[in-house]
Amino acid sequence: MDAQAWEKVDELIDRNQEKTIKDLFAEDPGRAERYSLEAAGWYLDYSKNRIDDATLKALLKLAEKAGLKDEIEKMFTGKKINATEGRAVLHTALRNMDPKAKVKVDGKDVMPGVRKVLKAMGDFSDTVRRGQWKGFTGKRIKYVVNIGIGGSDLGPVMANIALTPYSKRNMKFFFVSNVDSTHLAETLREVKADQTLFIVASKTFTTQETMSNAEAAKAWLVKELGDKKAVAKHFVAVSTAEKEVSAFGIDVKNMFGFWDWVGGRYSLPSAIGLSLMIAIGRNNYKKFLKGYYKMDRHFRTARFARNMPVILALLGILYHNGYGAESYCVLPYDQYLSRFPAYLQQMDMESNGKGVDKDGNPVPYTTGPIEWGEPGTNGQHSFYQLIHQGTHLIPCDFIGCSRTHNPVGDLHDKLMANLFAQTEALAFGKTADECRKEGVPEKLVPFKTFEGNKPTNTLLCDELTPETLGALIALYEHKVFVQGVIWNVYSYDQWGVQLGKVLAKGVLSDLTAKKPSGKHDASTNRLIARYRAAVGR
Ligand code: G6Q
Repeated sequence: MDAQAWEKVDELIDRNQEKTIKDLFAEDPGRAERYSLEAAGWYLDYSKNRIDDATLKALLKLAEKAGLKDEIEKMFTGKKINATEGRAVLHTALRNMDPKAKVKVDGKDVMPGVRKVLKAMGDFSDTVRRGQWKGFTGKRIKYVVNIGIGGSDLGPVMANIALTPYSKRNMKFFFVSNVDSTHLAETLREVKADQTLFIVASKTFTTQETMSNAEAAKAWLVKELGDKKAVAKHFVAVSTAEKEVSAFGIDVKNMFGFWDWVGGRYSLPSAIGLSLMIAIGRNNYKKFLKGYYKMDRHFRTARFARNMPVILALLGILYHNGYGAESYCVLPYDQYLSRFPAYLQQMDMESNGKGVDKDGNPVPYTTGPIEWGEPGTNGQHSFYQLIHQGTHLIPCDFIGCSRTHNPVGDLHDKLMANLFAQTEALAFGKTADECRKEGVPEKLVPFKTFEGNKPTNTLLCDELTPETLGALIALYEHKVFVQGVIWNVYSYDQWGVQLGKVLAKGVLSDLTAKKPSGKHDASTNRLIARYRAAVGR
């Protein structure tokens, strides 16, 4: 982060310390209009923040000093910005809808490959949806089980729930990720082998959880249908690893590929989205990609002062580095977005949870805020208390859709009233005098006073559709990218995840060996011994 540019932001934070959001609105009612913008079907109101024109200008300088313009171009044009893995970062190519677009990696245009896989996915999902893809006993597919974890699971789950109104209702979709056998066992209780399609989704096709679950599912299927040959009709793969797919027993004809320049947590618009495409159909899937593409274009071309991902990123940095806000909350007021906070958690925390800069030196500031959230209004009846009156500063993104897919009486008006009211209450609070005027007894006044001055962003779309969902995901993807650029960290590697993959293998052998090695620390050795005793080893 450019020290000089940050100093200016810091100076303004100090200067404005006494000013609340309420003061800022009193001074400048025009801010609601000025601090709002539209992109790709989304309206962002960021006026309820602790900002004025000078702070924004200083924040924009921070982006400029980080060379953001060039970094954006490097990403979109396939430069190897994931340097620790020596890879390009091209999830934007996956949804590039320009038929003439050429995007080159190592001198080779990746777009023909992208279009080819999309077509293969479309043809395959058509045959499944139309009942032309027959299971081993000749029955049509009714159940689809995606087996994957992390980036090969969170996106498909989130989007399948989000786009339920567009989903083929006479099919059922399941997602098995955890290596906890309960996850698979409970799923298999819900499906019938002869009508089930398993999609094994794994970029590497070596991930312990996914491969164990896939092997177990394969064994179950063979047992249920009584013939090994059944696997070919009930298993397909989404992967970059042809050899491993074939070794598992899946015909590579039924493998949908992607590339090492697609990061796991950015892979939803790749073949990893196959389960979603089967659910909503290829035309809706195309609209989903179009939403992404619209936000991509906005991000690449809009000037930073009117650029939605850039503005969200800068506000996040203001609170995280300037006000010490360790976390931020994402609060979708739409039940269909119930898994969106969990999806974002991976995208943000795995990308920017980095402690060294691009030169390998410890970063002298904190990076990677903790992202969390739940759908409204449920959160209001649990953790909002802490946001309103607790001692932590937690900036919130409220997300809402003006129209519901399920109009029932006045429920939707009530839902949206709650959203708007929360942002109002968080910003403006309630003073002691206002409490007294309401007749609150003096001794209760401190408890019923709301400090306010809590920052929020409000994101509104007309309706949650494949297109607006795609745009929303891209918005946060680019926000995370911008923050990574400003913090000067590598956002596209994940050595922490790799570590977990290696460590578990060492412990597993000690759980199952005749005699444990005893090579761990005293605590881990005791835990291993206790487990072994309980399971009779
Ligand atoms: C994502 C991470 C991680 C990854 C999973 C699954 O960015 O790298 O969450 O997606 O570990 O990996 P595979 O797809 O290779 O099974």
